[in-house]
Amino acid sequence: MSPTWTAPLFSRTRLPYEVGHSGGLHRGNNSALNARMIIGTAGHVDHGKTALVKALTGIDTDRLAEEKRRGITIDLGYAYTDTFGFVDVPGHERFVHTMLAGASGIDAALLVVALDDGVMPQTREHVQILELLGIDRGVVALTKQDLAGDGVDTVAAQVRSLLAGTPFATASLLPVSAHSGDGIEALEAALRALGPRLRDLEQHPRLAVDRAFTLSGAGLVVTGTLVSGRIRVEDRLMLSPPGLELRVRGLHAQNRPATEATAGQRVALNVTGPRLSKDIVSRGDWVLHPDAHRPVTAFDARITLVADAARALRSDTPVHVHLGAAHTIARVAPLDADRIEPGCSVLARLTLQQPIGALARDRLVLRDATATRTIGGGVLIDPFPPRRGRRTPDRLQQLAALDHAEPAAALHSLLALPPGWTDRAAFLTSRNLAPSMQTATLRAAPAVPVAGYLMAPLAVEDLSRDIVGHLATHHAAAPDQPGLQPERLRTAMANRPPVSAFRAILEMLFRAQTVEQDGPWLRLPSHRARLSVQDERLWREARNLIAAERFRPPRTRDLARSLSVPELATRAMLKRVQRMGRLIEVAPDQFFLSETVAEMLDIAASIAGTGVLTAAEFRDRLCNGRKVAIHILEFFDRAGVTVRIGDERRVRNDRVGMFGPPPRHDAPPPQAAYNAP
Ligand SMILES: Nc1nc2c(ncn2[C@@H]2O[C@H](COP(=O)(O)OP(=O)(O)OP(=O)(O)O)[C@@H](O)[C@H]2O)c(=O)[nH]1
Ligand SMILES: [Mg+2]
Repeated sequence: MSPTWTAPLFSRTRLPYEVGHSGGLHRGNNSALNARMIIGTAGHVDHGKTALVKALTGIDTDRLAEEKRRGITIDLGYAYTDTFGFVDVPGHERFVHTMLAGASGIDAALLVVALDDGVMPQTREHVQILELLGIDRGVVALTKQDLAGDGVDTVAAQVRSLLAGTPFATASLLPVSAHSGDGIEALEAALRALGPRLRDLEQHPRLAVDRAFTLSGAGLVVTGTLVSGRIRVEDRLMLSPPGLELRVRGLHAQNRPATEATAGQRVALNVTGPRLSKDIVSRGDWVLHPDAHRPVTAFDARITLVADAARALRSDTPVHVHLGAAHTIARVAPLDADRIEPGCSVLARLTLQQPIGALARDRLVLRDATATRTIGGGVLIDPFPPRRGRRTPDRLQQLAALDHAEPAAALHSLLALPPGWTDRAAFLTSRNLAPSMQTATLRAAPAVPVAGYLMAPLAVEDLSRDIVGHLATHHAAAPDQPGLQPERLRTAMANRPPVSAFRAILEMLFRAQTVEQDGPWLRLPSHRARLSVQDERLWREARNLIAAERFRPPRTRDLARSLSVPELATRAMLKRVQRMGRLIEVAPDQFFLSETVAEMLDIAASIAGTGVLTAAEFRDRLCNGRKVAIHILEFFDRAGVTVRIGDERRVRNDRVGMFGPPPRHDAPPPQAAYNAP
């Protein structure tokens, strides 16, 4: 903790933010530090929310001059006691977006209904929002009791009917007066009895930023609700979506200096980082673990339209989306229906006007295009959805499978569906799983990491079996051939795995000695392509001749002459050897050893790097003359491993292994001799 930051925070500086206007700690008792929960106010404008927070904490959270002048709350206000952190929200219909930012991280709601006014539009809307945000506990303060006369029962009945069918149906209704203090103690006891909601401490940290300011002597401070994980002083985190790295120099949890903040607390972080400044941070950003930084412009969610929505929501309707403290405009496209009827839930793709940080299970609220009504909300299911095929039956099944709160259950259901695997980083990031939880989740699902994927163990078995099956079939049909090229085999598979996963499974099969690699070929260990005794003798001699000049091997006619065998017979033998995979006829009657082809491709790739190569450069490395070099390059073009652009060529690095690994030669590369003066 930086002392330069702590000192002015609580002594000299009066901050225009939560950390400054508590006027010191109210009802100080340091032992109760961790017992605090965050209570958010809710309710119609002027119903007495701010007055009630003041009665409970002694703190006036309306601090802006404009708030004083107009007598209404405009921005979020914060007040702390040992037991509670209060987020006081505005009730005015024009500031519902601010209420949304404040309510998204709270543990419980303090719904305020003035007894002299009863249930009003924002009473209803705030209740809808709390419900959509998944806030499931709260207390109702029937306030301004001193003005109520005998209207208490009427308002209580209104409230009961409003809350029927919501998670607040059984909430306590407590008449109070902020002015006289009547009922305040009972209210505090009722709030205390609610208890904080369960937070995930084992996830990566994620703080929903609602403010940023600079403090002289300390620098940039960002505040918000820590929705998951822990943050410690000296942690290196990231501001997302901007993607800026930062270091935590100091922190306050629930308005007190601390070395660690945990999920569920309001947190102020003194941060520093290159390119980081107050102007870059906005309400709605996240401070999070770098692994959780993956802003999105589209996601799939389960969206529910509120029952009293004016009309059904059709595809591509623009709406305002609120998620965490963020807010943007989006288009909603229902996936498993053509539109969303009031009171109904569907799966939907939301396409956003600007990127936000969003992860699976995040709650969101939708308001209409003019931002005058809350129309619905829901739960985010997949923050990294595929661009294509969003409405296919397979995709809808996957979404249904992913719609589980428990990551292991979601993964289990997903992997039970075809194809039996999913992108590893996308899944783990979407669930914000820290390494310890990743292991536990994979074990529970169960799932195995295979290259960049997570696979059901059964899928790995099926794929392995399929590989072996294809090889066995091929060996039976072509006993003189060495085996199958990996890419041929992969593309022939019924449930075709991605290249990297396929390679990883092959590696497992190699290690288990179930499959062997012979140059570019895969084969079962039991399989050996065989030459006749005569061919074998002839080939041994021919091989020596070819190997002696591996980059410029003798042509068939010259080989025949050296071997004293008719040219026709020599060519036939070479073709048989080629079928076994030991030779490649790069140009008519020009046979290279397979491993030499791999070596030459490796050389071409090393010349080109990420750029291009010319025939002259290639020739100079191989010292084999322009014509042969061009034959080889044209062969590579035909094989699709190089791409010709005018007189230059690019090497497709994803295909460099198609002729097998290059051999290791003890002999020095020819280049050294050639370039010698
Ligand atoms: N008589 C009486 N007046 C109250 C009571 N509580 C609040 N008021 C008055 O009601 C008015 C509005 O109170 P606020 O606390 O600002 O209301 P609010 O709900 O915070 O309003 P917004 O934040 O703008 O939505 C103020 O003039 C308060 O003094 C109460 O218990 N009794
Ligand atoms: Mg207020």
